Amino acid sequence: MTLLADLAQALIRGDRLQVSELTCQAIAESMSPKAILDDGLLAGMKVVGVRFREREIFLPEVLMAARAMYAGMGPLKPLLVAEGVPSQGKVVLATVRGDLHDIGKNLVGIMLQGAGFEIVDLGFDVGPAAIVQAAKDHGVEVIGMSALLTTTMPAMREVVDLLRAEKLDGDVRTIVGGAPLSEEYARSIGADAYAPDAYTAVDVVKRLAGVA
Ligand code: B1M
Repeated sequence: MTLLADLAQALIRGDRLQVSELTCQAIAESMSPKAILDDGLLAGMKVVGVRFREREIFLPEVLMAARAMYAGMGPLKPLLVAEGVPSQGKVVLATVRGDLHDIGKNLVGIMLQGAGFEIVDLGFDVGPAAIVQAAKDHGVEVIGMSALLTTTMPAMREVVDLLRAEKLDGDVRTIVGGAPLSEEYARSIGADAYAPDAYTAVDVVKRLAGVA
């Protein structure tokens, strides 16, 4: 098996130590961070998602896989976040109310930091009022929201509506993402943009912030 396939398998087993070791080995072998992320860590997480849906594995195994994912993201982060890039603007990031899934949101944050954005990360399970308040407090250009559950997606609309009610929608733009979302859904709730993955999110945020 190749190193990245081994890495994916270690993540599926939830073996934190091995995920960390194999990620470091892949870095030492000069593999690209994107390949390590896509073909190793994310490939493993995709299998975990399918097995969970098919009830072949259960929540504790998913949680172990999530922890293993973070063990791999640790050594990758410095490679994805460039030092000394002049600030491109500020972005508030949050996983919305009721939702604990933060891996995708954190990946988006790492990529945006790498592109020179300052990130105000509010974490997960964050209510609409707190998101809008943070945007005002920090004077950000963009709010980025993540949701992984169909039941939590509607909280994004509440943020868009709040911004409108406070007449901030011209100054603060919104981008939404997460596995169950789509371009159509983003449009239907009045969000300014949608991105299917963390790489695309960087280009979209640059456009929203007017630095593309
Ligand atoms: Co749960 N979970 N989970 N889970 N979990 C899903 C989402 C699910 C699809 C699994 C399944 O059934 N196959 C399913 C949702 C079904 C639905 O709503 N339709 C599900 C469920 C049901 C649940 C619980 C309800 C289970 C239960 O309790 N019975 C529960 C809910 C808890 C809650 O949030 N209130 C739950 C809990 C958990 C854990 C806590 C154990 C853990 C999360 C740990 C953590 O995040 N710290 C977990 C995990 C790990 C998953 C899966 C397996 C993997 C998610 C993930 O991290 N993927 C997931 C299955 C799946 O998604 N296929 C599943 C990797 C991550 C990098 O991808 O977040 O999609 P993703 O991010 C991508 C893009 O979407 C995009 O960029 C990222 C990278 O390119 N993106 C953005 C994300 N945010 C963006 C924002 C942007 C732009 C792009 O702009 C701002």
